[in-house]
Amino acid sequence: MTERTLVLVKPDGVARNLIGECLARIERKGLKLVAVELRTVDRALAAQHYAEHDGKPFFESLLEFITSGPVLAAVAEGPRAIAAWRQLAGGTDPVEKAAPGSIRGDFGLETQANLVHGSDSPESSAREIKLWFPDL
Ligand code: IDP
Repeated sequence: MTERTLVLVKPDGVARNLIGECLARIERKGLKLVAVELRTVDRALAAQHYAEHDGKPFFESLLEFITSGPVLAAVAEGPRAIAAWRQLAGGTDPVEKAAPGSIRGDFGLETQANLVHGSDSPESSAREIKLWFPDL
């Protein structure tokens, strides 16, 4: 069954010139990029995107981080796209959870600045794609 997932290369990934690396892995996996855009994120979009974390100790710092520089926003499509992109990304903590060979496992050290985002369910994918790409 074909799915779509939101893909973000976060400000740390963009600053470290890892956009090409991330998009290349998505394409090599067999997923199709159906939208790609470099975006500056305002606080309102950031807060909506991370609404499920509102109230957590790291929420404010997360908003500061995600609005600190340009973000690459994309939509990838293919069979099991949501799980496939999360597999490529690796677990949230790049050292304790992300396997070597994943983007976070290969390039990350910090839990907040962990390079990429991927939707975690069909429900969040639908919500996030509507938020970032309302015309898609
Ligand atoms: P995910 O991005 O792997 O789906 P979530 O738990 O949904 O992980 O968290 C969203 C983002 O919030 C993470 O990617 C990371 O940037 C940040 N984050 C999550 N947990 C922590 C934490 O304990 N400290 C700092 N930042 C965190």
